[in-house]
Amino acid sequence: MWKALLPLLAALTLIPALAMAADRVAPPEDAKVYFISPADGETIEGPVTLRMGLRGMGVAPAGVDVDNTGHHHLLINKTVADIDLDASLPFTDATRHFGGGQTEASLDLPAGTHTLQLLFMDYRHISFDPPVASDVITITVE
Ligand SMILES: [Cu+2]
Repeated sequence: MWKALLPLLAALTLIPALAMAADRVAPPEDAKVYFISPADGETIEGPVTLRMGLRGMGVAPAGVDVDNTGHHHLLINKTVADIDLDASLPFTDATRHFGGGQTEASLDLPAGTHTLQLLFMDYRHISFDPPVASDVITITVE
């Protein structure tokens, strides 16, 4: 008897995962995230001063569910194409969260050339659909 229930149980456990995957929220049409600093092509000595700009939406701390808000994320040497947009963004050195609602930060990056991209995501660290992402910029740290 219990064996007959297994496929049903398996199907039921899949439902929440599917619901989550489909649960990306549309951003306002004019939503835009962009770098105020650094500038594309900039060469920087020492810590990088990151200033993140946002239009058409508001910044709220992670976990705070208010319509048309979210928090900033920085992708370092990765782009949106490398991210599973249906999942919560992992917390790594290459995928940084500013869950306190920060719009500025100081980054210590190793010397060399790096690409940066901003990805604005919702209170669950899940992307909007379509994603609210900045241009990819390239900087050189000396
Ligand atoms: Cu986050």
